[in-house]
Amino acid sequence: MTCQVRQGTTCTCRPSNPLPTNIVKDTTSFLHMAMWFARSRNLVSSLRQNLGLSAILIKRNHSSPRPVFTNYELSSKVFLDPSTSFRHESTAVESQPDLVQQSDHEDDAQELDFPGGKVGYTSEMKFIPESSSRRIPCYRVLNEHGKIISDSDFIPVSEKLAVRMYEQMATLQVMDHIFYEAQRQGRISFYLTSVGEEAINIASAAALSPEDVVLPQYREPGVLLWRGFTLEEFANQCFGNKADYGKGRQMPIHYGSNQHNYFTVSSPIATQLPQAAGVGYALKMEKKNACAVTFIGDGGTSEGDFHAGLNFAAVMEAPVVFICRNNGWAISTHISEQFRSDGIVVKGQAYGIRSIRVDGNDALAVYSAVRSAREMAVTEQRPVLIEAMTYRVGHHSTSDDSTKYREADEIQYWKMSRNPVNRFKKWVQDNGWWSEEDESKLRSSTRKQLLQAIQAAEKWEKQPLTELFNDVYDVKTKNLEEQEVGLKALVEKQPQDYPTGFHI
Ligand SMILES: Cc1ncc(C[n+]2csc(CCOP(=O)(O)OP(=O)(O)O)c2C)c(N)n1
Ligand SMILES: [Mg+2]
Repeated sequence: MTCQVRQGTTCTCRPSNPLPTNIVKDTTSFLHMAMWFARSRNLVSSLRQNLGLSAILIKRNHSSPRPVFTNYELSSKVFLDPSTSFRHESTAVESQPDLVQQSDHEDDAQELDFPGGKVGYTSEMKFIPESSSRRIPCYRVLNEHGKIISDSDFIPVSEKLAVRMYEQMATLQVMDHIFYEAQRQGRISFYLTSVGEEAINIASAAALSPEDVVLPQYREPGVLLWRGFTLEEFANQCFGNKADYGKGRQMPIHYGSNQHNYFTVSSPIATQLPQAAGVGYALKMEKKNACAVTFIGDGGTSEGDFHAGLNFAAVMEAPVVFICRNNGWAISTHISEQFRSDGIVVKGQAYGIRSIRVDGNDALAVYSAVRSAREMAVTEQRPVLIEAMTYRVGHHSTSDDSTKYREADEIQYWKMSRNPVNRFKKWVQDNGWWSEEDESKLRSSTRKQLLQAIQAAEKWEKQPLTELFNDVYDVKTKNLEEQEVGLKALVEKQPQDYPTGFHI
């Protein structure tokens, strides 16, 4: 797997962003992130004002019998100093239909008056079943042939937006193909594709505001692409050259960009979730019209940080959109070995978080769900969870061979029959917005641009060795200084062990 620089409970995997590098997990992580993020953006100054977020009506294009989202008015006031242990006032929570069946024998007259709310008594000894009889359904809009399913509940997408979404999905495919090949040629040390998950990448990015702060796992470069990170910037990071914002200290694919509100990828799984709760809370304190958006894989939900992140966000009513890419596999671990729940969507509800399961290979469904989720997160100041059902068509990374642990037929089925890019393309083409000529022009110009970017990135010199020791602390510590001197001496003594052009 990717970078594993983990020392005890301390992760040091964010050096390429000017973000705190020592993020202690769980509680400390949440609080540090909230306070640091708030300070870093001069958020605290406006604390004593009203939240004042106006109600947002989620647009519906037909009269749905299921009025899921309605107007909300935020009446909350922010009145507490964040440096105290108090937190921001709650916002109204819409009552949700209870999925757990109530017993007919329940004695409504008697209730346990418990802190946090009354609980009805029952004389029937009945365990809650481990799962409901019917799995939570998966929301979709486009069928396998790229046709809109009649009566679908979705947010319309204009021609301009649809074409841009398709172009970016195709660009991501070309980028993955070329960087993967570059790794195979030994030009970069590592790569990880998003093949099969292009719709989640691009459609979720399209549904967000650029002000929303993204904390990725690692299989979401399309969000950064959508936000304007150039192919040259991707190449510079993968080659770890002098133009790389991380100064070449991270493994390839650990992209990050302050400019694009995109935290640097952190490979220790799930560390981004409690941090996202902290970022969301900071945005709440600042009364920003924005939320935190964090991505996680199915495997990541087995980490403690997943649960800490969800719980913090729920209890603190932080505007965070959690997007879980359930792609069936965590390297070689199948989801049946990962959890026994009905996927991830039910875990959101268990933490008191509004949640939805979405077809992650349907760009229109992903777009609608993410846009609705971020509007709810921002206007109602609450977290929302999305479980996007998809499939990792590629190997986990260039360090993996997935044919060793899964059937080729299974990969082929998802690659061909459930391909998210082909499905969206059919819809865009049926609308008369895209032609085969557009397709070949786009793919060949993207390929050319990427090859040029790679050639240029390869020629750039690397950062001097001394950069390895900078930025770890404000002031270099004595033991780091000693290590630097020792490493320089070693390189001078055994230059044959280091690449040519390597400078200290
Ligand atoms: C804390 C931690 N444990 C283990 C790993 C090794 N590891 C890297 S990726 C991965 C699987 C993650 O799977 P998933 O979250 O489903 O994401 P996917 O790769 O499928 O997109 C594991 C176990 C790690 N990076 N960090
Ligand atoms: Mg996975």
